[in-house]
Amino acid sequence: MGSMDIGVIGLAVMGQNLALNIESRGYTVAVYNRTEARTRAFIESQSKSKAIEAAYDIESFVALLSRPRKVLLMVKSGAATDALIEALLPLLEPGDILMDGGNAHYSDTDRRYAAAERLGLHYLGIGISGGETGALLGPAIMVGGSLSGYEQVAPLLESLAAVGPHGSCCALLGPRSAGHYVKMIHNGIEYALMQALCEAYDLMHRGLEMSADEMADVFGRWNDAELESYLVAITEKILRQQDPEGTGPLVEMILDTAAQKGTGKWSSQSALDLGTPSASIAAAVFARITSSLKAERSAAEMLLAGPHPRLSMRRDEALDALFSTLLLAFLTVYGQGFRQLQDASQDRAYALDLSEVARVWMAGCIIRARLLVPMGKAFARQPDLAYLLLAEPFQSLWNKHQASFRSMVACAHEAGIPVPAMSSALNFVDTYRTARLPANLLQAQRDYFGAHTYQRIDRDGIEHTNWEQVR
Ligand code: NBP
Repeated sequence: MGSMDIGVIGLAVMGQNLALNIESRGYTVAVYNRTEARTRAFIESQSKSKAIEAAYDIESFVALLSRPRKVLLMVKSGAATDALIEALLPLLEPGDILMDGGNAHYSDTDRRYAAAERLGLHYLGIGISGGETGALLGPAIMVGGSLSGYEQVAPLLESLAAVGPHGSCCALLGPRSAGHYVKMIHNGIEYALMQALCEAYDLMHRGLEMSADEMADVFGRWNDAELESYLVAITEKILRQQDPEGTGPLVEMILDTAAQKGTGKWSSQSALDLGTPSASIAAAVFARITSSLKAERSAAEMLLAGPHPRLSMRRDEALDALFSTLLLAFLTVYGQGFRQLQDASQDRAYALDLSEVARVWMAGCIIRARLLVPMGKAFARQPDLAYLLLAEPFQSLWNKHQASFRSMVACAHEAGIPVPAMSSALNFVDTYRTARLPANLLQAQRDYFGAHTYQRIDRDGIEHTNWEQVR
């Protein structure tokens, strides 16, 4: 019988760094990767004193593990994960614990969970965030599955996670695919925060003609205030980076097209299925899609007129308004993500505790931010909070900064600088805080052409009007 505490399959960037992280916490680790050369390169790059043992076929890998076996998959999500599970299942025994740490779609996790549990295995769907550095030094770990399965790996997982202001950023968040669903929403929020930061950069760069160093100074100042977060911090560092080829700031030499795939897209697809208004997350996905149309955009720039992209505000005034804008856009986006979790939790019976989700996101992950501390408190006070901005201190922040948010978005539109995430955040909150929307006309239009009926505001019941006969 084997003696290794855990086995990691998949030795690309995440698997390698997680294996090293786990070993650094005093555990012994078996590793295996489909392509042998990658395993050999990894083992040869490590000192021999490390408690890491490699296997070059899956049977030998399983034989290295102590019982109950604990296997962590860190491979490309989708077909690769299915192929590995198919190969592993005949080699595992009831009571063993199979964990998928990749970015699996929640419906795949539900299917795999059911198949594994039927065989008496414990299956945990684990969302891991933090990229390469997080994997090595301490990621945020969002787990879904059974309590009995989690309890057996909790000391190991909790030891390798980042430590936030309220403890280890690892928790069992709910049953089945709850962990992967939360990770998906984490990534949706990440998309929208990144897009809003890109818009702030564009407004400063083109709208105020600021240099990269000047913009870095601004992001640095914001990172010392309420906007303190990983994404604001790395934006400052990126803007300070010079091109080693001597052309100036490196960021200006990078092609302006972004891909979108996987979790960001899935968040928006799920929002549409649930009927939850995660508009700014979707706006960020569409912004990436539009950015990828580089040739079309270049041609359109010659054909479609617009104003000179210069903001009609003094620089100091504009930077104050931009801070307000980014702060409220961030809050709106987190609010949409938490609302989607609220709706998904009901729909999919996850029983999520959103203060616990906020706690897990406080360190290690890409969307970690100072604002998550009061967000966690707001959900602890009011677990069924419908929308984040309704709670304090966020309501007061909205009321204090909303006028500047409006001025900045209006100014951006006037200058022809696209701000899809910021603008959709403002539109969302303005829609949400409007008691009477023009959907009355919409209902009339539907009844006009499709006899879809409508309700009146002055009595109960369903109405239909023969609109062609009305004068
Ligand atoms: P990748 O997502 O690039 O996947 C590469 C790994 O998958 C390699 O080990 C590769 O083996 C293996 N693999 C593939 Br591809 N097809 C396979 C198959 N049919 N059978 C067995 N193994 C197969 O690696 P990653 O970036 O380290 O990410 C690992 C997981 O973690 C992914 O699900 C990813 O979405 C998730 N994740 C990544 C990050 C990040 O920052 N990169 C962050 C959070 C989560 P090979 O060497 O033989 O090709």
